Amino acid sequence: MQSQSSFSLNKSNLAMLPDNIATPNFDRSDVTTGIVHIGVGGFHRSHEAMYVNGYMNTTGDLNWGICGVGLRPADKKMQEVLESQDYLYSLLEKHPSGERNISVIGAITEFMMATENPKAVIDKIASPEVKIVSLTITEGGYNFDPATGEFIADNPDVIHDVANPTAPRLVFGYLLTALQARKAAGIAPFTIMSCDNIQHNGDVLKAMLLAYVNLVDKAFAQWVETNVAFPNSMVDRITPATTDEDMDELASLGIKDSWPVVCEPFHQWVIENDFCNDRPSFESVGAQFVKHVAPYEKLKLRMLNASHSVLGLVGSIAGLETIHGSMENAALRDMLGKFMCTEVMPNLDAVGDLDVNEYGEILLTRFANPNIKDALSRICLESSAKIPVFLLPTVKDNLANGGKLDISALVIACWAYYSEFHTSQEGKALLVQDELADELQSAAKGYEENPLSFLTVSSIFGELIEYQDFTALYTNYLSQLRAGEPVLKIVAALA
Ligand code: CS2
Repeated sequence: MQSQSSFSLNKSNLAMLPDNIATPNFDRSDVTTGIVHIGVGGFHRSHEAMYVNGYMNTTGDLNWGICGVGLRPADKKMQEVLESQDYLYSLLEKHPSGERNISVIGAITEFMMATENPKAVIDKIASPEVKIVSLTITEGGYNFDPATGEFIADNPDVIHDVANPTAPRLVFGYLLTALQARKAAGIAPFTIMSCDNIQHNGDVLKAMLLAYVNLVDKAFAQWVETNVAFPNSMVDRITPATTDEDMDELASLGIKDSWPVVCEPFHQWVIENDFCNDRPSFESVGAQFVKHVAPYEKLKLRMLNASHSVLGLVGSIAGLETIHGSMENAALRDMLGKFMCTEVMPNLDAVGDLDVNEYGEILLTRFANPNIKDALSRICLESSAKIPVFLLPTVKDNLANGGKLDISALVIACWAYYSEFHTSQEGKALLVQDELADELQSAAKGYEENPLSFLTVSSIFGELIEYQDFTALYTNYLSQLRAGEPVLKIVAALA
């Protein structure tokens, strides 16, 4: 249903787009690359690239174009689409009321595939105009053991990269070789800015990079430690996967875009002001610079992301499909509110002058946005990298201080069910994409011999299996689920 003419998104058509679509007001041919971003997905495009676009729009400082880098063959599609659109894409913000805001983002001006031309990527990162290398490589990209936090030095990719410094596979090799080249040429290092959902993301990145550099060149590790900055940051914007309907909707509104980004109106970026080279004044476009980001990160990971996992795992077993659909179930919604108030909030620290109760209320409204249609299958991707970061720290705190554990135990029981059967309780197939899927499934399958078998995956659960306050609740829920008690009935009894 096309109500008006629709134009393919590229630089020559920008002027033809309807007036209600915001387009970059800077001359993109004058932009130089100041940022290399590794891992261009929906989230980078709805968040950092949107901030950079806004910054260049409002200040006219055009030194901050973004060069996207794909480290995995799967990133090729993003490169092809962006290249065919002169690196432009549209951002469709969907309000709960049904109102839409559409803008064309022009912050990305180049894209390189590391898998095809690693040298070009290293040269780009080493070039003096690049002042920041930012990353969204997901929790898994940091190569740490979730139970110990240690760098996994025997990962075959790490072994490969140590032997092949000019054609590495992982991010660490690119950063190291480019930093060495800059130091040799007397060029100041770049700031390395993680935008992933990991608590102390900058500190973790620094520790992982130093562990890697130590394997290669101990003296250089010392130099990195002293000269390179790794700001911690908290990033937030719900960005579901783009669907064909989103593309059709945009086409009906005037833009043919092969890979637009859809997101909620809310966005937040809290960053520690710790940069070793120039940076844009992101504060002029709404980012918050703070001395310590830790309380903000903890708040977001434990409230927002853990709540997502609660709805994702419980809702999936119940056969539900989306976050907002799960919020329409009164028992689930009440349980989520209870989870935040009784299990999470008692362990949070004060967060500036922010009201944590109000933060929780806003989250419930964000989750209920019916236009976002955030799929539970997206939330459950790579749960083995998420649960240890989002939920288990809350469990650990509650075990230490006698706090409530019920809802967390139910969520882990649902995850055991999901991992064992890969279906909802009614037998609907569930998407499983998890680095540890096989290990989780075989552990979960050991239930008959040992009802706690799932918790034996110690790389995830550490010593949780030893804590009877938790395991008693967990076993009770898991046995009910396996006996066919509908999870929503269990939830209703809890709320
Ligand atoms: C989600 C996040 O992946 C997940 O499990 O919780 O992607 C979430 O939507 C973002 O962190 C929101 O900022």
